[in-house]
Amino acid sequence: MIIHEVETYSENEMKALQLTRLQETLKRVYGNVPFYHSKFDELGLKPEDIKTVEDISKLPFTVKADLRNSKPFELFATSMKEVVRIHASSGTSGTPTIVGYTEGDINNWADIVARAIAIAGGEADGVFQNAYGYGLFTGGLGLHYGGERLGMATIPISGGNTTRQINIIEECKPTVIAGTPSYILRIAEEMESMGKDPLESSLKFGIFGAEPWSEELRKVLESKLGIKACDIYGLSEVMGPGIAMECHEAQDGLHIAEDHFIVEVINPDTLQPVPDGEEGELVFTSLTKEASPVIRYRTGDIASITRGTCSCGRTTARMSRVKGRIDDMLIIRGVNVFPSEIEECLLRNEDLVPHYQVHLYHEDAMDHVELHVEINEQIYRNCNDDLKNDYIKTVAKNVRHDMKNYCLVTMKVNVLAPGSIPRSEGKAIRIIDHRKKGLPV
Ligand code: DLL
Repeated sequence: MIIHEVETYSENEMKALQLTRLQETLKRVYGNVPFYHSKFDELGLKPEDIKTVEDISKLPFTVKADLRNSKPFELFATSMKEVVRIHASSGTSGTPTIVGYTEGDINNWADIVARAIAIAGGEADGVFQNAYGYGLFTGGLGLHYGGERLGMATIPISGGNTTRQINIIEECKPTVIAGTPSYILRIAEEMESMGKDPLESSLKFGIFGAEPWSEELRKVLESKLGIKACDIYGLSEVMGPGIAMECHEAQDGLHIAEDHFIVEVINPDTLQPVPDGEEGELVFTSLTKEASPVIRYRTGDIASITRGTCSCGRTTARMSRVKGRIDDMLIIRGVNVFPSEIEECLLRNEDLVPHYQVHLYHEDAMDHVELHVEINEQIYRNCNDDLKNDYIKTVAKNVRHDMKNYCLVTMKVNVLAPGSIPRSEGKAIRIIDHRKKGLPV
């Protein structure tokens, strides 16, 4: 359901709105944030020099290190009196990036997420189970306020306590569920192991994101739960979930809330823009954020952008599924591989379940990959005991062969017993890098 006319704006209408908001944002950051003031001064730029949306390319980039290296609240563009909420993202280095929200920001965010839930199929008379973690992570509260704003009966169950999730699904009959795809898969599997048929649940739509996932995992989740599963994207530095949302009608790219964010795609090496349709690093500029606006924020996420009217009727630019983060890209003996490509290949194999881990080692001056995959319990159980070992060996051989063909990398493959790979309640941990810790192989 299209709930805001801005979703169908013409290119000119959208650009006019973006320009006004961009100019306001630039004045605010230049006037209130010393970091941006000096960055603009270094380039001899004043906010008035930005006269078209395209002029954005004159502005400096912002990177995660800029946010991490600043003191908490130093990059806020408003006084603390106006800040009503703090969220933080804690990355691999452990240094949290702190972001603030004014009442206006919280209000806009709720509107944006309400729109996103509607894009995914949610409606005011439905029940919405929110299995994203509540807390400093933006997933829980971000989806929560969006659900309420849309008018849905929103269940703040948060992540974890899988049996309770299943009981609530049975009791409250939600039509929409949100969570990381890896956690929703766990809920579906738990239903099966309790002897319940997930296809009989009330669920119709899923809002899944916060971690890379593949088309193959979409198929698994849709067929297990009998739902339409749609991808939601966002990051705390720019706002949180809702920056882009895939529509349930076309499932063909995520509609970007362009009235609140300008998107660019750049080549991460040359920092030059890449043409529409070509993959590169996503860069966002916030247009309405008051407390923590960001200018040309380099997300580290790899995707492409397409423009043109979608079959759902929306005209906003669409981003492709995120292939992965630049820093998650594995370079194995010169070949670039994203974990999402490994997932795509693995999930085509019916002998396996959609859980895996990639272990990285360094030995003999070379990087090595060891893939941990998990055997499909039903097939394994039905296999004659005498043949189980041979069966495992054959599966490992097939996976090695598929990886070599699809990802062009030779990997050691460990086929593990059902339930061996740890399940997550939030973002799944897929890559375990033993190289950094210098652990022996
Ligand atoms: O993950 C916000 C979010 C919450 C998005 C709920 C969607 C749903 P952060 O914790 O700051 O914020 O992590 C942001 O997660 O830069 C991406 O690398 C990754 N990410 C987020 N959504 C997707 C997605 C939230 N749909 C980082 N596909 C981003 C792939 C995603 N990666």
